[in-house]
Amino acid sequence: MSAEIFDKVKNIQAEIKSASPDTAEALEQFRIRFVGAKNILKPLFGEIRNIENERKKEFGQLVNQVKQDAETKFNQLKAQLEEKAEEADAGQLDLTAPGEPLQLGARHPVSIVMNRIVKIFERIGFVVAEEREIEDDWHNFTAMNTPEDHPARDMQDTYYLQNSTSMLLRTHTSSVQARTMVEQQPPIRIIAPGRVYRNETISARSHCQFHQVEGLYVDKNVSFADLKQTLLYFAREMYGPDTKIRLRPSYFPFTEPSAEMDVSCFICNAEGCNVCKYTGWVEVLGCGMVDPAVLANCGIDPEEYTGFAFGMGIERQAMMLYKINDIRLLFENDVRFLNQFTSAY
Ligand code: 2U9
Repeated sequence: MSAEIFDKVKNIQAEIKSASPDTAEALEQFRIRFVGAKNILKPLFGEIRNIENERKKEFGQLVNQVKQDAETKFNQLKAQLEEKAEEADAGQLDLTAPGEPLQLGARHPVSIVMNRIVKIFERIGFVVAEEREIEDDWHNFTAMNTPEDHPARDMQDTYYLQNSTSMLLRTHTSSVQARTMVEQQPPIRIIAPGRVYRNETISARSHCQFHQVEGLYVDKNVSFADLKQTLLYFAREMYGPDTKIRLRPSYFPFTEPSAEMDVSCFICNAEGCNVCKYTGWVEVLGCGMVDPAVLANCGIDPEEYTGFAFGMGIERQAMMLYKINDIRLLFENDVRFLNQFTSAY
């Protein structure tokens, strides 16, 4: 009985030794038969109890040896086959094939327009100021002369943080300027680009998030004439050297007097088109002299200093410049849309 089972194990050992699988399929058959979870050696370990005592040890060692032989051979054959496959792949490499083009990203149209506006103001001494997007209502509203009962403060219009009546997503970048004024005395000449949030129904024309660039200049003797000349310079740089501007009276809580600026239509050269609705003019920004109350709120003496400020929405500008008819395209990040813009600025 013993001799028979010893022979059986030795036959398996011989079979393993002589096997030479040379394909992936043959190697898999080898694995299943000698190494896998249901290999033919496994039941032999159970046979040990039928072996006479004095040969048990010898039998155990033999079966273990054969098991190890199988695993070593399998690992060697596997490595050999993989090497062979790699060589075959390399042989198929077409070294003359053109390289895969690198996928280059493109700057987002909002960034392109924003950078361009920022650069125009940097050339005349404005410095970029950036701040947090989560603000308290003092910097966003109170400092900006927006009273407690102003509709902008309503939950309908402003996103408040959960369970908070005082922390909110900034509705304009004016809070950046409020913080600068609290921290430093004039002269202040800053430009505040950034993302803002308003609780608006999303449509082709409006979104709950957008970008602004706001500017602020506070010093002794800053006048409305300075504002006008600064904005004329901006309009000519932005829309072309022949651009004309006009200011219409308006109202904002933080400026007095306030105005909206139109520029002669840069799409049709003021001859009449869809963008200017055949008026020859397009509205591009709001502006005014900083309300003395705003200066005082932020610790600047309105008897000594005056200032002007302006603000514009970037998506609106980008939509006009690139003829984009739906603001949602600017937030979807579809690469087929984004790849159409090249950053010349
Ligand atoms: C301080 C004082 C005053 C910033 C200003 C506007 C007028 C304005 C709108 C343009 C389109 C917002 O993006 S929009 O909806 N902005 O019309 N913004 S004056 O006035 C300031 C800013 C800071 C300390």
